[in-house]
Amino acid sequence: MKEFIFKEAKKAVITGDKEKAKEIATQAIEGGIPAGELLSDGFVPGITEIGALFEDEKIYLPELVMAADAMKAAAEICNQSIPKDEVTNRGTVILGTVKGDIHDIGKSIVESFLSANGFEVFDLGRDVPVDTFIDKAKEHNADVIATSALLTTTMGAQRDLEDKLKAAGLKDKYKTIIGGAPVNQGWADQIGADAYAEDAASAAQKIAEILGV
Ligand code: B1M
Repeated sequence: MKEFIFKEAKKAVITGDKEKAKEIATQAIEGGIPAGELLSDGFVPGITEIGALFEDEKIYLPELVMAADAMKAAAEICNQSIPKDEVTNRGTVILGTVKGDIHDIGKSIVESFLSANGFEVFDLGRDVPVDTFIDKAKEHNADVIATSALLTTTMGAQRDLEDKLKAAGLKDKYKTIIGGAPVNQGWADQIGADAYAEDAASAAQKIAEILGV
């Protein structure tokens, strides 16, 4: 049954069927399928396949946009079902997608997982300038600045953040974590980020590790 639902979820994203994607997400969550599993085994494989088709020029921007709309709607339903941890505050995180980049589906999943794991998250959204990350970190006395980048052309903003933090003498004050499809541990090492996370669940683990909480 689960396998069937995952297949249908994937199909709804690939065909850009937003209403179907919402229906599947709602029913699956009500039926007790955990949001993380529904995303990772159902909806995400759909959007990943769409990305590959787009790269191979087998589909074009309108289909990509429709699939993204379906994915976003389903992800919102999944995210809402992840309970926020009201009790603990294991640390304060400033989160956003970097300047020039409007991909925010994965970043929003990260937000849900961090909130569910007891972190207070200020989600700045997408297309966020480096200076805004730093200003908000000061304003909220944050522990961590977490940036998402989905484009090879916008990853550089993650390095700019490291450089600005160092120049301002703030590198020891705020820990940094980076993520997003083109990003990896090698990039984190190269730019001096404190952590890299491959997915939303490991983002929560890595932040706990770097804060020692
Ligand atoms: Co775009 N896009 N897109 N796109 N898009 C990619 C990234 C691309 C790889 C597709 C491809 O060609 N195969 C390609 C980039 C190529 C490159 O950089 N070399 C691309 C392109 C080219 C573009 C445009 C330039 C297309 C155009 O206009 N010609 C344009 C750029 C716009 C801009 O940002 N300035 C564009 C636009 C769009 C849409 C608006 C249509 C839409 C985004 C909608 C939205 O987000 N609101 C879109 C989509 C959907 C994609 C793909 C297909 C899927 C991204 C996604 O949502 N994945 C993507 C292909 C791909 O990634 N395979 C693609 C699902 C999501 C759950 O995964 O975001 O990776 P992800 O997040 C994961 C992990 O990465 C990690 O955890 C998440 C959950 O587990 N993670 C973190 C993410 N952030 C993290 C932060 C952390 C830790 C972990 O700590 C801080």
